[in-house]
This record gives sequence, structure tokens and C-alpha cells, in this order.
Amino acid sequence: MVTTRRALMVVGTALSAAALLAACGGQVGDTGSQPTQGDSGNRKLALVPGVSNEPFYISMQCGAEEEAKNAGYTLQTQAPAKFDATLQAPIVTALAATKPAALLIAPTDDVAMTEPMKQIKDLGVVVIEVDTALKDTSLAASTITSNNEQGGTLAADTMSKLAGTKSGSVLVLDTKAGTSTTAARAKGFKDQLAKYPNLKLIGVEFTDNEPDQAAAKVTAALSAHPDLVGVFATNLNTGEGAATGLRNANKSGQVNLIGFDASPSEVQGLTAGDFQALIAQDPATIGKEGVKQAIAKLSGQDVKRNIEAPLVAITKDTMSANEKYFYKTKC
Ligand code: T6T
Repeated sequence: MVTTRRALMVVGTALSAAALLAACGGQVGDTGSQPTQGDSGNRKLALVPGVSNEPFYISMQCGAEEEAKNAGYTLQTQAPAKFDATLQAPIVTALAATKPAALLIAPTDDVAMTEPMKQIKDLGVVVIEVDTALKDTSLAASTITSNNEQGGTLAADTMSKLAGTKSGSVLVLDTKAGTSTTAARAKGFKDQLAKYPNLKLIGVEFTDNEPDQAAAKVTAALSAHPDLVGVFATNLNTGEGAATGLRNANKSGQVNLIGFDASPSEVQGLTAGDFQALIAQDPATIGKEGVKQAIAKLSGQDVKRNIEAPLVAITKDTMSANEKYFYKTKC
């Protein structure tokens, strides 16, 4: 089994490195964003992540700050206490008064954040989407994100390899409706799982991005579907909650748990056997690339409309080779 898993992850990693890096749009690191003097001389950038104190966005902020500093810009970060558009929208509105040259933002809702983002753009602020995106593709000058659908596909292939010939039910945990990234992950997983007739999808459940809700959904699924063989958790909080649900039911390791992201707690869970695989993103690169594109736009240079950041599948066996993907809690 260990050998099978190792072989699987070699395939998974190769897939992620080759397919995901080479997919449509631009690739990270291939844009020259040497800072030339922008027209206005304004060197202030703002970053509004999806939620505060969360390792994915902290790592993104670290990458963005480093890039901004090297280019002679300042970066101010302000995040909502929860992944919630009603908390994020006022931050964007208030930012207008500080007159940043560009705003890097992870919109928490693909429709509800349209108006505040439009308003700040109309004031002349360059808008760059980092991680999540609006449905309306006309507002942002550039969007930098992982290939989330392909990450879901990779998770389904991984789930099939882990289950082998075993049949059973599989649950998907999503966060909130309107989150572009996790919706794409759930779709990619669902479409690909249909290719494995021994694995039956019992549903995609929303958790409001709350670990407690994720844990409760897992508990309910275990009781309604005693043949549960797998759970795919589409982000950090759902993964951490699902791990708790399985641990509380003494099902860790018996039900395969694949999480998205690589927070310290998820990485520890992989070591402990609570998770069987993680699909890690590269948030620092997303942040860096966001700053590069903002500066390119401000400097009148070419901007790439869509940029994909790398994704990698990690198992216990491949952890040490992939440490650079583990998320940070401080820069
Ligand atoms: O998975 C990331 C991010 O990509 C997603 O859009 C929202 O959740 C996270 O921030 C992890 O919590």
C-alpha cells in the first residue's frame, strides 16, 4: 500500500507540476515587472485577503510584502475577521480614502463583492484578484489563482488510488456558496469521481467555512452512510473540521481524507494519519505575482489577464520533498 501511494503521488506531483504549471494563461515567474516610475508616483498598494489570521493568506501576504518592498512600494493589509462579504465590503469602501495605487483582493463572494470593487476601480485604483475571483471578469486587470478545478481532479484521482478496489460512499465538503475557488475544486472532483464506478458521491455539503460545521457534516455522513470510504475537503477549515469529525468517530485512517491547502495543522494531520493526502497551493507566489501585475499595470507595461500558480499533491511519503509548500503563520 505504501508503495502504491508513493507511486500515486509521483504521478500526482508530476501532473501538478507539468499540467498545472503549463496550463492556459501565463505561468508564474514569467513576467518582467521591473518597476519603472508609474505616472502618478503613488507607491501605495493594499491587500485585502479573504479572512484574517489564516495561514493561506498570511503566506500570500508574506510573498506580496517581499515583492512590494523589493520594488520600492509599500503594502498595507486589512482582512475581515470572517470569510464574509458583509465584512469585507466595508474594508474595500474605506480603503478608498487611503488612495492606494492598486488593490490586491481575494473577493469572498463572486457576486456580492462586485459593487465595492467596481466603486474603488472607478476611483482609478488598479484591481488585481488574488486567489478568488468575481464572476464579472471585466473589473480586475489580472487574476492570479491556482488551477482549482484541476486540483479537484487530482484529488479524485488520488481518492481512487487510495481506495483501490474498495467500493463505498464519498463526501465533498465545500465552504460557502459564491466562493469561486472551492466551487471549482468541488466541480473538478465531482466530474472526475464519476469515472470511478466503485466510488459513489453522496453529495457536496456547505460548511460556511466553519470547522465545527465540517466536523458535524462528517459525523452525520458516517451515521447515514456506514460505507463511507472518503472525504474531500475543499479548503483548510473544512479539512481541519473533517479531521476532527473522523478522529472523534475513531475513523481516522479508515476513511480516506484528502484536504486542500497545507496549514501547520493539516501538515501535522498528514504526519499523524488524520489526512491521507493534501493538495497544497503556493500562496506566497500568488501574492508576489499579484504585486508584479499591479506594478506592471501602473507602469504601463504588459499585464497578463490570467495567471496560474502551482499546485502539488502531498502524502506522508512525499512531505519532506515538498516542505516549501507548507504554509506560514508569520513571515
Ligand atoms: O483554500 C484557501 C483559498 O484558496 C480559498 O479560496 C479559501 O480558503 C482558503 O483560504 C483556505 O482556508
